[in-house]
Amino acid sequence: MDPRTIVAPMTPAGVSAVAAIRVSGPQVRDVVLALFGEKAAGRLEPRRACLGTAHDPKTGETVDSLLYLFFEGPNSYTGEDTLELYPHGNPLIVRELIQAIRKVEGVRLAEPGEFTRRAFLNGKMDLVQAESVADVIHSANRAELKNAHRLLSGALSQKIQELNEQVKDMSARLELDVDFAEEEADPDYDSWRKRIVAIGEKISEILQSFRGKENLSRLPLVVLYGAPNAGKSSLTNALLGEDRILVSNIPGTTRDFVEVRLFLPGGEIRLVDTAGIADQATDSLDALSMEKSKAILKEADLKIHVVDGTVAALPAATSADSASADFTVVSKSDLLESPARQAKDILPVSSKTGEGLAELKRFINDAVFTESRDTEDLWITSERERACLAEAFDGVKRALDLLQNRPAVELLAFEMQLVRRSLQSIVGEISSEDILQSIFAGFCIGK
Ligand SMILES: Nc1nc2c(ncn2[C@@H]2O[C@H](COP(=O)(O)OP(=O)(O)OP(=O)(O)O)[C@@H](O)[C@H]2O)c(=O)[nH]1
Ligand SMILES: [Mg+2]
Repeated sequence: MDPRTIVAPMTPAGVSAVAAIRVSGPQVRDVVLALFGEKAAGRLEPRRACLGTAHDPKTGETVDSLLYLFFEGPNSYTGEDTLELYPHGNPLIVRELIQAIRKVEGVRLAEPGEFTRRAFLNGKMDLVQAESVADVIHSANRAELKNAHRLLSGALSQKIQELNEQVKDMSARLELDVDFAEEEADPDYDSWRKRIVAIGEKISEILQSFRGKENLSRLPLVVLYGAPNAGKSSLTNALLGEDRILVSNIPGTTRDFVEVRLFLPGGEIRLVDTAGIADQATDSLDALSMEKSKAILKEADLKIHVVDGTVAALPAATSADSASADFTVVSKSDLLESPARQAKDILPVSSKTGEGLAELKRFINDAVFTESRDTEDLWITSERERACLAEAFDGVKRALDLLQNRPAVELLAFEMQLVRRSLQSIVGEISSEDILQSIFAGFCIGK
């Protein structure tokens, strides 16, 4: 491991109330000395917030007055001495502060994921946990976040370690059998088979829980569609609680689809308001608008048909082309006579009075965040972990094939060794520079 001290911003570039910078490595005390002077360095205590004025070590110029926090290794995120600094969130200050820190001999900019990589190398977490740090940051809904937290807390690592122990125990016994082969009666093939099958089942269970990362940061797409003037834009504004989109009584007000973000209890969604879809386009621009509405509808995870409740004959869904609604709402319920609107499976909503909005949000939430209900599930998201598990599973299959022909115990022992190696690489007991490189290169700077 490169022994140099590393520095990086932890917060994204841009203006904010406060920014955060992290420094980790053997030179952390020197950084405090260079920025805040001898007195401050002498008083430095772990886990005690200090207020100080940072100066550029070369020019002596003031950079900012800020709060900083020292963690003494090994009791820190990386396991090394670590310093966190919280300057004002001005990009200019952040830049100058990082430059000032880099002027200390032996300090360089951190690579993406390098703090977490050091945490792994220093035994603060295993590789499954290190990989889950990225999941915690990128999860787009509660269910994923919960899973990421469980991975980070070691729930999967523990399962893998248990399996590892079983395989290790088995290998040890097999080797014992090899040593005493001459004295023993026939190996007990049947009991070996049972144990290997049980291990294979557990591996396969974890393997099948794989869900991948490509959906991790994808927000569900919910599209509102319907005839012109049905009240789609008004409904979007009402759901959002803001007058974001232009509304008027002229049909065809919305020309292009408009996307807003909505936070629901299960997570964030993309809510799209579309241009009204009529049976006939009034002009070529109108035709283009309708095409765009239909195109976005094709991508929708949930399509909500907005039907104008004040139009005497409710337009059939065909007017919105073949888009079949997942749900239908009747708009402008405040203008309707109550008995007239009691159609089944159709929710009356009013953007004016707010009627039906809470129900609609609940419905959308439950439809797009179905997973948030199965709470005890744990799934893997890493392609690398899946490949290791598949390797382990193949080894189990080979061992079971071998067993059919009453093999030499050595052969069985060899296969189980391979299974064990695959399991060990999941948690990083065995790892290579290449593997670490590919894992941490996908991380953010500062993590
Ligand atoms: N009373 C009442 N009027 C509504 C309600 N929702 C919409 N309206 C009115 O209906 C008209 C059309 O509303 P919009 O939200 O622009 O309809 P739209 O479906 O987006 O229309 P296009 O963009 O043209 O397709 C406006 O005059 C709104 O004020 C409602 O809940 N109650
Ligand atoms: Mg509109």
